[in-house]
Amino acid sequence: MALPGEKALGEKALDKKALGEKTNTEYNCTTPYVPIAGRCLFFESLTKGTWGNMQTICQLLGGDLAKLDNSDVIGEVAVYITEHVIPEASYWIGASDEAKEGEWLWSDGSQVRMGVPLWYHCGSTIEPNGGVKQNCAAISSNRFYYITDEDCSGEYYGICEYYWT
Ligand SMILES: [Ca+2]
Repeated sequence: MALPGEKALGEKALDKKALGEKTNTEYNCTTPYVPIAGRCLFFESLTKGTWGNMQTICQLLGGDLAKLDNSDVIGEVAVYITEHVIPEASYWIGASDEAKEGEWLWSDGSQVRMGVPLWYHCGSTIEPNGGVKQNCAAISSNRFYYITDEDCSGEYYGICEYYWT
């Protein structure tokens, strides 16, 4: 099966700056992506894999793991998961501090905002808190879809985001 965006993958991978920057209210998303909060997102909720596995799937679909960089988009993602009977589980997203411990970057190389309102914080638990053992970001229903750091080799579903061109 020819995957949408596969042909232009090499080209698009060089132009990551467009990720998450679409501001038009009128936009279309190519299947399997769906419009959510001004983005085109795809929930890989049939197959689980490592952070790297899910990133590969997203890249084959012409995008990358999603840049969920504000509370509005995460809120709409949570609503979508609930309303569309997508598994309430953990989903890999496109943030990692694998390259340099403590320096969280999105798939497009931009810095991840730390602390509130994106990262999970409850009592003495302040994410990210996994140090060198946890270098990949996920959102999970049991953490109310706030971001947590996880072991990159863990197997979860993934949320992809299409690259605008
Ligand atoms: Ca880390």
